[in-house]
Amino acid sequence: MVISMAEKKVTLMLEGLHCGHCAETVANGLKKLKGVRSVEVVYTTSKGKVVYDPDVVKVDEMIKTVKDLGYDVKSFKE
Ligand SMILES: [Cu+2]
Repeated sequence: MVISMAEKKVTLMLEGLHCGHCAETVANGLKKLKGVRSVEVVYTTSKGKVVYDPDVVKVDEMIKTVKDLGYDVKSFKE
């Protein structure tokens, strides 16, 4: 069994969050992605901090997930 130890962090600048529930929806959606280790979405700053395994999941997939949930990603910072 191979366990990947790679780990990266990205901060997503989110758009369309209206309340804490929106933040939770986005966080839960991102947590379902394979390779995502932890997610912290803060409604007041519209920032989503994600710790992930870059060998398993790409930022593009996170952005797609956010968009599928009805929100948007303005930009991101690695
Ligand atoms: Cu909301």
